[in-house]
Amino acid sequence: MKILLIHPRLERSFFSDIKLPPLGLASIAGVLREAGHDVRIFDGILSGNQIRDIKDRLADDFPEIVGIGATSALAEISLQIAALIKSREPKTAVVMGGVHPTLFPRQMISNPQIDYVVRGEGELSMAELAKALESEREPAGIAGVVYKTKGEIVVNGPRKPVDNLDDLPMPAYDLLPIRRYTSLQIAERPFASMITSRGCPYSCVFCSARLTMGPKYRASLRRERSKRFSGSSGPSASRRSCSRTASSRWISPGLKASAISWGEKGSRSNGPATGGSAV
Ligand code: B12
Ligand code: SF4
Repeated sequence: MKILLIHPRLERSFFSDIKLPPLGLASIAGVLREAGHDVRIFDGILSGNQIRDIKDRLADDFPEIVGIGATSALAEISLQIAALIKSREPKTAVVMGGVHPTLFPRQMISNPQIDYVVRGEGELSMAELAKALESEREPAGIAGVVYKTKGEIVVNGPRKPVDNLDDLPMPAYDLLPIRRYTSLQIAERPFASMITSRGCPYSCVFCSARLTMGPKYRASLRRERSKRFSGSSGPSASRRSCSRTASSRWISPGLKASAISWGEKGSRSNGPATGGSAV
């Protein structure tokens, strides 16, 4: 199937100047492509006018499925983009995934422009959903998927996070204009990020990592992840020692000064630790 994955841009935000690849979408794209789908990614962060650019894309070729990734900060613009897709082609299936739909699946699926919500890690749920849509089946029983049928919201059970991250294919970096990504520290040079672990056993009060990726720490051991970047033309490396310096010089003293406390290991200050949401 023709699938377009969209990472919206957060307008008027300092963070829109940090141009990092959307790793969640790249990972989902890798799995969908392996399943034989024709996948494209649109990253709003690289666009000066994302609504116009999305319209232009849709004018050329209409995808059968559009997947939109949303943090809470992106929820509003994601809904606007979903409405735009539906106004142009009502038959296109619009799927929402990412942190915000994981935390608030019922709220998101209640919007008429959203057909499906995927909770938690999206790779396998999205692949199974695409397969179901291809054969015109309801996604009944597909873990992680929330959908509407006959006016009712159906919340399928949560998907277990991928146990061995190395079972997933490489994120589809090649579907992104990778040389256009930069970071603030090395603004003039190409920059790519990678994620080497998922899940966290802690429950810091401000963080949703445990709710979306589950409490079990899972590391990727695959060497190709780093090898893949090593041949490119002299990228700078943002080293772990920089994070340590930042942490000891600025972050820790700042937190102490503002008397912000971390949640305790294993505490439930952050709500249920299911790797999915409270629905
Ligand atoms: C890297 C990062 C950033 C980068 C983003 C770079 C980029 N291009 O993605 C930068 C530094 C710019 C950034 C900015 C911000 N961030 Co940030 N960030 C992260 C971080 C550390 C990793 C995200 C990541 O790449 N994960 C790896 C991939 C594989 O996971 P994923 O993105 O979650 O995707 C998976 C699922 O969510 C799902 N999925 C995702 N998209 C989709 C789409 C579909 C269709 C489907 C089906 C599934 C799906 O499937 C994916 C694969 O399993 C997370 C913390 C974390 N550990 O997740 C915080 C996090 C996402 N950020 C957070 C926040 C709050 C922000 C800011 C609002 C900060 C601020 N005060 O302004 C801004 C908002 C930026 C924005 N545009 O939304 C929060 C979001 C909480 C929330 N309720 O939304 C998080 C969870 C950290 C936290 N404190 O809890 N961030
Ligand atoms: S240690 Fe705290 S901030 Fe870091 S991922 Fe775990 S819960 Fe989030």
